[in-house]
Amino acid sequence: ARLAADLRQALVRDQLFLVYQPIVELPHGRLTGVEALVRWRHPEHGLVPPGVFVPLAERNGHIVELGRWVLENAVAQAARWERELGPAAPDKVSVNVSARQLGEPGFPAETAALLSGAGVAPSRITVEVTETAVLGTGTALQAVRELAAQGLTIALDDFGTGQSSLSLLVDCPVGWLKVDKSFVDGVTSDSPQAVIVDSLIGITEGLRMQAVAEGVETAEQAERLHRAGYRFAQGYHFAKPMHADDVELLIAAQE
Ligand code: G
Ligand code: G
Ligand code: MN
Ligand code: NA
Repeated sequence: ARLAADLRQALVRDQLFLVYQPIVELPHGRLTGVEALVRWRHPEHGLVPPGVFVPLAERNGHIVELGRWVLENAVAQAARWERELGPAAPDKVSVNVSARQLGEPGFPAETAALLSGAGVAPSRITVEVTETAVLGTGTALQAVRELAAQGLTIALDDFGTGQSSLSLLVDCPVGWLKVDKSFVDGVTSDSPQAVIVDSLIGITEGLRMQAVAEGVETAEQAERLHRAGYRFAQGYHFAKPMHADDVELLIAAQE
């Protein structure tokens, strides 16, 4: 309960920051985009993991304000990269959007205003949503459609682990399928997970979506995914979430 109350302070006292995890192209691992991930440096408890405070914020309603902070800061960073790096800037910056945020009336319009104010093209921002969030309310599905119509990319995050429904891929303008780590973990063995990872490529190609393999931790997995037809991946094997400055160093090193 203390932590929940402290979250309000975190927002006004500058205790939150963003890190960015590279999304890379296979097989070489060149950075193509980044996913923004929020971190909270608590004055007494140190770093509190988002796996703890994001669900907390979902429950007490602070998630809407927290989500707005994340989106504003990620968009500002995208604008800075574009200005400073030009064509070397990450193609896309992905932002996680929670169910509550997505269902908030006015979210698509607010996002459009934020992007135009920052001078960032909608095509440079990806909104990561979970299946469960989109299926939650009609408002959420409508919001996703509006964001896609504005030109943002929609990514289905943790794909395959939520209230999965393939009809979501029919009803919802999905650009990226982010194949959950739990499937990627099994890709180098003779497992049901490996069969699913392989089959999803056919679906994404047929529906003109991109598949992104999440949580890639070994060279063996990366190679196996590439052979299965995956062009994009994310995971500790390539890069951990890092500060914006380190993203710039990484880009400079691969130029
Ligand atoms: O970064 P990490 O693996 O610790 O994230 C743990 C969980 O927190 C993941 O499910 C991730 O999607 C979620 N998360 C991280 N940053 C954000 C954010 O900015 N907004 C929302 N809604 N969830 C986030
Ligand atoms: O739910 P979502 O996919 O947004 O969560 C992303 C989180 O997964 C990030 O916070 C990041 O810390 C974590 N992550 C990214 N790559 C790896 C990986 O290779 N291994 C593990 N264990 N976690 C990862
Ligand atoms: Mn994500
Ligand atoms: Na994910």
